[in-house]
Amino acid sequence: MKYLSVLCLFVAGVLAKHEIYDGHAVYQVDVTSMDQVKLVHDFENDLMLDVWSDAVPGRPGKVLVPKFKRAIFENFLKQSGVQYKLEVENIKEQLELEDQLLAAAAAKSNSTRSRLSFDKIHNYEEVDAYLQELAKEFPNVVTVVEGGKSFEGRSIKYLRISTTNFQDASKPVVMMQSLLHSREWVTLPATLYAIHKLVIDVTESDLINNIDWIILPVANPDGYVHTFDGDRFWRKNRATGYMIFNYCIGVDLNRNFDVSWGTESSYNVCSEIFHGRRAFSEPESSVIRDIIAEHRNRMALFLDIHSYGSIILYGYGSGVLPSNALQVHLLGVQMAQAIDRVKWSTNKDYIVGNTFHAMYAASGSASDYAMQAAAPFSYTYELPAYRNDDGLEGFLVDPDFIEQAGFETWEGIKAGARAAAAAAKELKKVNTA
Ligand code: 0X9
Ligand code: ZN
Repeated sequence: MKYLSVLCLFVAGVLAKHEIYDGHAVYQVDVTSMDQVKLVHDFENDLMLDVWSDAVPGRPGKVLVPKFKRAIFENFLKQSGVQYKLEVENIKEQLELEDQLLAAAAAKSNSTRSRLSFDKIHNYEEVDAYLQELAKEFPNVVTVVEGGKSFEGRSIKYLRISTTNFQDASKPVVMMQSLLHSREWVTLPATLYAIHKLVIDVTESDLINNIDWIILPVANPDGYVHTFDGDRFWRKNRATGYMIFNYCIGVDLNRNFDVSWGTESSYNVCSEIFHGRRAFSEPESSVIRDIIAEHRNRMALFLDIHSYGSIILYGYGSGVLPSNALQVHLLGVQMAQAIDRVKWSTNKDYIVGNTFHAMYAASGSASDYAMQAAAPFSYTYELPAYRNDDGLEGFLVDPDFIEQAGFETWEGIKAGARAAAAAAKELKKVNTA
């Protein structure tokens, strides 16, 4: 009897878990012009909706709309002549489905502390322990570094992977990170897969012999923990003190970097794109800034892995192009093609473009900052987070896709790393010994 009530409580707990999203709908929005892009973007912002992916002509956007905002949202779209479709009536059902699928996958998983598998999404503690295990097991190539602590005091760890302990000044550095936006779970297998192929299952030794790597798998630990504990769609960090009674909390870390800070983001703490008190007001973005500064002279490529949409974006988010825009675009296309060659046919081809021109204006992003401060090649990847239109929506992860997400993204990363390393030598960014 006792066990039965414990079980009931557990089931009730699991079911109550996604209560905050009960009745939230997901809409697909189809725009046909750049005017409509801006119109929809601005309205979604004003209504403080949670935009999952922005609509651009030819690529429908998706947006999460609470029950009480549905009528006003639909009216606006109708009046503006924007086509839309109700995709999911109640996202809570899909959240429960994701839980079930991931729990079933975890039950069969062969993951261990020192070998994280690609059949489930690992939580913060698992990744944190794994990074330390690797450094212990492979001391000649792996160093674990604590870059600092998150707002809530969690350790922000990253790996340095190098055959020469970062001492060889002629080697270019490639840096990548995932989970700056905590709900973008599918991005974690991309960095874990890269670590796996650089340390454990090395089949292409040029990548490790010629390049030094910095990999930061959980760039936003507090947000990530919160997506397991209470709010699966949490995007920002968990900074408090911005509003009376902390009615709204959290800074969008991808608007908190010192590049056109505050120009294309929100002053409103309640917004998903709130930029914080000032550039680098947040410990998480400051840690990334410091890593970039430390390796500024040798950084050839910076990759910030996000989801979703199958897009590779480059700066600047203001629409201003870097002076090497042509090469940046070309290298972006090479990465996209490398992924497309092995992607699942049910997913779309990648597109490549400047953030502003291909998507929307955005200031203060990590990849723009890296480009301005250090890396001649810097990109935001938006991975595909779904298998096909019948699968789970948006940020929800189908466990069947986890290994493929890691594998296909690694193809893009490799292509980018090799091309950026070659360009760095040519640019004499690093010494050609
Ligand atoms: O809006 C963002 O922060 C990124 N998209 S996401 O859906 N993952 O939130 C795109 C940022 C790209 N911005 C620049 N590189 N400027
Ligand atoms: Zn993101």
